[in-house]
Amino acid sequence: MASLTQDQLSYFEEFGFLPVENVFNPEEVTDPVIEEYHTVLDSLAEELFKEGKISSKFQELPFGKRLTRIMQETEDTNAQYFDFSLPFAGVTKDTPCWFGPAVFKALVNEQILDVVESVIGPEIYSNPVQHVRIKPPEREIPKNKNGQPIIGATIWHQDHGVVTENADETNMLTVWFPLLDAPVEAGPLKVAPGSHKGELLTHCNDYKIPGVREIPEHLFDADGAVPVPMERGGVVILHKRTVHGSLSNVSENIRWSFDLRYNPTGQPTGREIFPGFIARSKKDPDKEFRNAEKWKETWLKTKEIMTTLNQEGDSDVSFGRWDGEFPECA
Ligand SMILES: O=C(O)CCC(=O)C(=O)O
Ligand SMILES: [Fe+2]
Repeated sequence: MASLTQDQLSYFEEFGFLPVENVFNPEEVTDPVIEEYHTVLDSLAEELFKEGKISSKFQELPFGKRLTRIMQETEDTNAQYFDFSLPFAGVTKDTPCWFGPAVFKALVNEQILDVVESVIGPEIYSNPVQHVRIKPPEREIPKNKNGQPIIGATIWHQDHGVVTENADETNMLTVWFPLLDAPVEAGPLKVAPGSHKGELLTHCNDYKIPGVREIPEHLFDADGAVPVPMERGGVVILHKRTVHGSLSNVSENIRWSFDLRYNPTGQPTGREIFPGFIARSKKDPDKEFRNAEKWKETWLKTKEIMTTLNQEGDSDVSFGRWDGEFPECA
């Protein structure tokens, strides 16, 4: 059991986040994910090369350098290609995504679930708010029309703010972990300790940067924020109201992480149209879902449904709550 100690739980309650080292064996959990993503990058390179969008498949380059080169030539992160989630709008049958078996295995890793159980109890639902993030060194990343790197530091937000209102009472826990060591210079998470004791804060659209939604720094103690570096095999857990973001990657290597979420089974996920599953049940172990192939199918089915929703500016399903004007954002 990788259960948390009383001291760790007290730290989490006090500060709203907790770094936990050596939770799982990265050779067994995340290295297979890295392997799997090599094949994803191979097919991305193949596809882009066929379409004439890149000058070479860059097979000779290691993963990080190869992806960076592809980002540079396409001026696109191609992030959706790797993600185990879907866009909120404009999904087509050609929208790429990755729901591989090694990713699924990480979602149901027993050591990670032990940590989660320590906080939310033994009836655990895998919430579909989940992403992979691969961020090259920032100085190598192309900029968008606003002069911002096309993928860079994550702005200030609370994860509570990314789910719909029906999940306001849900006890959602965020589990973040790096696939490669994430020292401070690689741009790990940064958190505002204790900010979870406040309310859900206003997230402002286009506050500093057009197209970006963030919590203004005057609404919380931004000066008190701390970086949370983590080595592979460790996880960082976050309370859903902890204000956090990430630092820029000023290292030589890519910064590669998963962020997953779990909540007690039966509580709304705040993203109901996307599929979740029972990751652990002490009450009814037969209900624990362990079929990687079926997991992929549930997402592909969802993708099919999404091709009929939220198209061409329509908003059939809501994914957020921050449309409108707020005085805090002025
Ligand atoms: O990894 C990042 O840059 C941001 C992750 C995040 O916001 C989260 O895990 O909730
Ligand atoms: Fe977040």
